Amino acid sequence: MPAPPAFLRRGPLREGTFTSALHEPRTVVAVGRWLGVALLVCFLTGLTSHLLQGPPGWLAPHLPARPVNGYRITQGLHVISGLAAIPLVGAKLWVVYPRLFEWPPARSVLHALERLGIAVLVAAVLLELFTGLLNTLQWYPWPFPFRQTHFWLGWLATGGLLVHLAVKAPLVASVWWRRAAPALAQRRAFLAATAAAVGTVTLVTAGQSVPWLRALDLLAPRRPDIGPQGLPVNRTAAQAGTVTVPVGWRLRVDGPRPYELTLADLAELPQYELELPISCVEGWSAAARWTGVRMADLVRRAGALPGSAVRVTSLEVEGPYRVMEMPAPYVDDPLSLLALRVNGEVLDADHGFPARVIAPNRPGVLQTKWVERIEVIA
Ligand SMILES: Nc1nc2c(c(=O)[nH]1)N[C@H]1C(S)=C(S)[C@@H](COP(=O)(O)O)O[C@H]1N2
Ligand SMILES: [Mo]
Repeated sequence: MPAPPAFLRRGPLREGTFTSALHEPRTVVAVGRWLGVALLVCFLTGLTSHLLQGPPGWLAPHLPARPVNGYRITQGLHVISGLAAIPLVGAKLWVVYPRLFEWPPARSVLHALERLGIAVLVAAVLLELFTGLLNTLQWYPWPFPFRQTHFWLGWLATGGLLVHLAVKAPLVASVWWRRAAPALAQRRAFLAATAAAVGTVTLVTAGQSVPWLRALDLLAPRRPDIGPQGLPVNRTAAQAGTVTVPVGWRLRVDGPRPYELTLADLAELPQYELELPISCVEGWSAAARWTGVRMADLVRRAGALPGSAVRVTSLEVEGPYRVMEMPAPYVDDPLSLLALRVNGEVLDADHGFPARVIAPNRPGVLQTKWVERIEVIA
C-alpha cells in the first residue's frame, strides 16, 4: 500500500509548532490533580445546596437543621472551589491544547469517541464555571433557568471527568510519581504561577463568606458587613415590587386552629434572641443577631403536632421566593424564628419588615422576608 501523501501524515501545522517543554503528561497530571480536587469539592457542595434548596419529598422530612453553620460552610466552599477552578482550568487547557491539533484527528473509532468525550467535558466544565461565576454577580444573560441548568451541567461535567480519568488512568498512573527532570525549573515556575493565580483569586474573594478574610475581600460582589443594619441585601423591597405592608398587617397562621396576630400581639409572645447567618447561594454569608418568635410556638398555637411542615407566603407580589416550604426538622428546631428584629433594631424594609423567617442550616433563598402567612401542610 502506498504511503499517504505528506500533508495527511503531518497535518496543517509544522513540526515543532509547540515549543514549550511543558506540554507533557507530568505537568498535565500536576495541574489536573488540583483541578480534580476543586471540581470534586464544587460538585459535592453543589449537590448539597441543590438538595437543601429543593429536596425531593422523601428527603425533606430528614433534612438536618444542624450544624447551624452547615450551609454557610458548604456554600462558601462551593463558590471558593468554583472560583479556584477557573485559573486551574485555564492552566490545564494551556498545557494540553496542542493535542487539539493532533494529526490525524482520529486514529480509530475509539479514539474519535474519546476526543468527542473530551469536547463534551471541556464544554460542560467551561459553561458550568461561567454560569456559576455570573450567578455570583446575579447576572443572568441567558434564557434558561439557572439552577436546573447548573445542576445538570454539573452531572455532565462530573460524568465526563470520570470517563476521562478512566481512559487516562494508565497514563496518569505511569507519571504520578515521576519527576520530569529535563524541564524541572520551568515546570516549577509554571506550577508556582498557577498556584499564585489560584491563591490570589481565593484571597480576594473568599472574604465574602470567611470572616477573617474580610479585609481582603476586594473582588467579590459583596462585602458581608455592608448593607442596612450591617447586613447585605440580595433583593430589596423595591426590587421585589415595592412590597407594601398593609396598614393593620396581621400574620395569619393556618392549621387545625387558625388564628391571626397583629405586630403588637407578636411582640407580646415570648421572644428569643440568637445569632444565625444568612448564607446566600450566591456565595456571601453574614451572621446577625435576630430576635423574634419561635416557629414551633406559632405552629403549636395553631394546633399542629411536632413533626409538621409549613408553607410560608410573603407579601411580595411575585418572585421565585414568594412561597417557601419548611420541612418539620426546621419548624421544630428551637433556633428557627419568625424574626421581628435584627442586630437590635426593628427589621429594615429591605430585611423583611414586618417579619421574616430565619432558620439554621438553610440557604438564604429560603429565609423568606415580608411574611404574611404560615400554613401547616403536613
Ligand atoms: N420574599 C422574599 N424573601 C427573600 C428573598 C426574596 O427575593 N423574596 N430573597 C432571599 C435571598 S436570595 C436571600 S440571600 C435572603 C437575604 O436576606 P437579607 O436581604 O435580609 O440579607 O433573603 C431571602 N428572602
Ligand atoms: Mo440569596
